[in-house]
Amino acid sequence: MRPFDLATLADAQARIPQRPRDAHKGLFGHVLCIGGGRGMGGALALCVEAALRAGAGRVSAATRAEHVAVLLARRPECMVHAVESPSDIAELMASADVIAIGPGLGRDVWAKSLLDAALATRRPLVIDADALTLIAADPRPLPAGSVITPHPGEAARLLGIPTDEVQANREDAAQTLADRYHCIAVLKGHGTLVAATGERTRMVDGGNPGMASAGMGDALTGIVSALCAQHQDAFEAAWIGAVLHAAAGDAVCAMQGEYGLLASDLIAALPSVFPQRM
Ligand code: NPW
Ligand code: AMP
Ligand code: MG
Repeated sequence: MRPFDLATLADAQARIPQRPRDAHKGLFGHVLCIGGGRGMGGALALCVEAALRAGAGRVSAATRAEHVAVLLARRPECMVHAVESPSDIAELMASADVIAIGPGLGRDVWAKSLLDAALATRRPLVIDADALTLIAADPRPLPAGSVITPHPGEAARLLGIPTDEVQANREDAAQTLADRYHCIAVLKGHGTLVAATGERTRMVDGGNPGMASAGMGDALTGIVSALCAQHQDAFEAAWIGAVLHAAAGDAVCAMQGEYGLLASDLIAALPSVFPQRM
């Protein structure tokens, strides 16, 4: 068994700086969230909302035209762009500090073209969901400072092994993902692991089975992206984000129990798990 360090909520909170009195939104980064293919606009909405609740200075979204009105109605704080082809958002992609790609993206030609364009920007990416499945089918170098957030099924595709092999040795799987894809790997599930080449793996101390529900991973993508936009160190941003996600899930569970825990509930609880300073 490989060594790892447990990462607690207190560890994460200690690494989150107080906002300066004269802070402005430009200090906290611009996250661009790309996703929301046919029938899956909700995944992108959750990612966007989580990025906003995790303190990103600005959040933009690029999605299919059919999702634009609903996204704007749900979160007017987000700048929402309809995208038919990647050229529609070329400038936006080049100017974002971090690009989150994958939640509800789908795996069709539209999805592939957006993933190719995001990879070509060489901006740091947070890659999840269908974008991971597309990369597993056609592996390519990831931009420096990128984070991948696979669940065990996605990790199995990326490693070309069965899911139960991933689960039988999660620490090795997380490290192999990080080394093979030259990125920070967040292997989700009970005892989420965060690995990077040359770093001691962190295991998230927190989370509960109520979080085994649709959209939880899409929220994590938004949180990690917002923290990457605010922190210099992507490894630290990834483990802090994973800890805050679990802690927000635990905070909701403590109030209402494990059943019926929604990703939207977790996102609403996020501000309460950030350090509270006067
Ligand atoms: P099984 O079923 O147990 O045999 P997919 P997805 C496995 C979007 N969403 N431990 C599982 O295995 C996402 O963002 C949209 C072990 C199955 O084979 C994506 O874009 C929502 N195995 C898209 O849907 C809300 C595990 O992986 C496979 C595992 C597809 O994403 C929902 C499933 O993986 C959703 O987020 C675990 N912990 N977890 C919306 N509201 O718009 C999964 N597996 O085929 O990549 O499907 O994760 O649902
Ligand atoms: P996804 O499968 O992409 O929606 O991601 C699910 C999210 O919920 C990940 O962040 C998981 O770590 C978390 N999660 C799911 N089930 C559990 C569990 N039993 N214990 C702790 N966290 C979980
Ligand atoms: Mg997911």
